[in-house]
Amino acid sequence: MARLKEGEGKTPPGPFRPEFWKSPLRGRRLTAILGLVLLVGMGIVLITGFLSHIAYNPDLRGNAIVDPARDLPINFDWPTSPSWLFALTQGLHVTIGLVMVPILLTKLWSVMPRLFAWPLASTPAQAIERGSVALLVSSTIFLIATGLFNAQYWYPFNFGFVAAHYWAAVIFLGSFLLHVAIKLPLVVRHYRGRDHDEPDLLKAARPAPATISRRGLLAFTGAGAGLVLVGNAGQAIGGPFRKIAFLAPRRESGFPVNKTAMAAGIKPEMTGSTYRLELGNVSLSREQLLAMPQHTESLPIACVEGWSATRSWTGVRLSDLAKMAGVPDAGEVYVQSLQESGGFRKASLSRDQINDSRSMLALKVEGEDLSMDHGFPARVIVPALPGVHNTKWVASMEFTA
Ligand SMILES: Nc1nc2c(c(=O)[nH]1)N[C@H]1C(S)=C(S)[C@@H](COP(=O)(O)O)O[C@H]1N2
Ligand SMILES: [Mo]
Repeated sequence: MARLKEGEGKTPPGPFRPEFWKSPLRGRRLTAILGLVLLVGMGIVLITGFLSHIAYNPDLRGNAIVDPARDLPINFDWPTSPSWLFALTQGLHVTIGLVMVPILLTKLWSVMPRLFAWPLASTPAQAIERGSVALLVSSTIFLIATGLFNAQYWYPFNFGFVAAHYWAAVIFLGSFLLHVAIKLPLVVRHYRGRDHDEPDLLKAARPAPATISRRGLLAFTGAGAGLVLVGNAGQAIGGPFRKIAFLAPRRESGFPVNKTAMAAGIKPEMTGSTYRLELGNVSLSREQLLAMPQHTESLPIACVEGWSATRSWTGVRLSDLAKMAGVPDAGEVYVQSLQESGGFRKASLSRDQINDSRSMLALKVEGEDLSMDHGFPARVIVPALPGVHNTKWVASMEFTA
């Protein structure tokens, strides 16, 4: 308090003055409650976000979206079981990320007077703390905005989504950890009731009468979060829940199409009788693929945007194709699509993904030939893999040891 008085003459007017902030709801009680919810929620979003990056097999040929040499040193072979693993982690990432929005806004509101506190910093420690809060707030806004734009297929910016979202997440990770390390002792003291004799810097100096109770505000925020949850969760859970997801993009379709054949520049003559799957020295027509042993599996497509859809797929095992290509012990396969527009599609799969008996080059879905939009004549389907690597309109597969 003494500090504020000293600088009072030089304090800019308006929000930089403590008297400007009048709500009696502000105080460490409110901020501590919101902080704990955010610690858990944003923790889940953070972890599932980095898991999503790992699930892409960024080390394999053609998969790197962020320069692997400068990538964070956390990587492991993404498992293929349970098959709904990526649907779960990515569903959590997108759904909880969106649910956090009303909570983040209320939290920001609750600490607003501190964001304007003057002077900006009187010690180096304070400067670091405020700098980290500035990075935390700006990276959070950037991550939510780019995540939302991506799920809406709206790219009003001219940088690549994945790299920008990734590096903003690294900034978020650092500032989040620092913020938690600095504030957790305060929160713990608060919940143990040991902060009675500490000044509450969040409390209004000259509060105005309340127009809503703290409980009322929390209920309002909770209702907002609940609405976002109900409005989105169904696209990840799937089945009948999809209909309830009134906020989800692509909710109309029971089986969303990420990119139509038309948009991908796939023409009927490319997929007709002249179609051949190139396997190095071997080339196979669709009839020859259909003459190989067929397997049927119920597997989800789980898109990075948060939706997933489980279908019964029928086709040829990737391990059978590896044998056919003369590489029975394949450690990697490089898949290319017929698609040339909208970025030529290519993705590599790992050894475990090739060898899982459920992984296939699908020719049919729900007992019928694939539709053009879902990847006719043949597409990749691998359990627990991010949807984007389930390449449609497969032209060639290069198996290597
Ligand atoms: N060739 C090609 N394959 C592709 C895509 C694409 O744009 N081109 N989109 C991918 C993405 S991001 C997803 S989520 C799934 C969606 O499959 P679906 O459109 O059959 O639902 O296909 C993947 N395979
Ligand atoms: Mo996707």
